[in-house]
Amino acid sequence: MNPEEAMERTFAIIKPDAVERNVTGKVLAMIEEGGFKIVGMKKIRLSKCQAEGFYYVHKERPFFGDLCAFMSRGPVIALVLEKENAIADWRGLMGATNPANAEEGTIRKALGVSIEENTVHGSDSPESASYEIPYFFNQLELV
Ligand code: RTP
Ligand code: MG
Repeated sequence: MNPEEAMERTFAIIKPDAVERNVTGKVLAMIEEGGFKIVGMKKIRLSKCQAEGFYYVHKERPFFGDLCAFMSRGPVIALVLEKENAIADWRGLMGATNPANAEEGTIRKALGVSIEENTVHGSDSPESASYEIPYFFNQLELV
């Protein structure tokens, strides 16, 4: 297999809590130091409806309404990250959903505020990445 084929892509969001606190640069630095290539990046403000579509897998969860209100309350940075084993490695660099349980060295440990305002999103499987990447980016925007 050539090196190109070994590469994997995942989808990431720098959430509104981080954009509001002006720490997007810190998150991007941790991404680059973690060995990820940024192959797509845009700043966007989701409507409530767009947030609901993005997180539809959680529509029956008790936190769904709050989550979609949070994700649409201000701009986010949407990213496509590339690396070998990108999906699992990005989940590792993000840390546990609840920053209180996140390990040292993770983004959520360093910058997360609460179980909801946890600074970053990451695809949890290849299937999720295949839904989430084209939700935000077209082919021409991935370089
Ligand atoms: P994400 O999808 O954003 O990468 O986060 P995750 O996989 O670590 O967590 P998930 O279970 O998929 O939950 C999605 C997002 O919903 C918010 N949440 N709030 N109030 C709560 O109990 C609660 N639980 C989850 C968080 O913003 C979480 O990242
Ligand atoms: Mg998730």
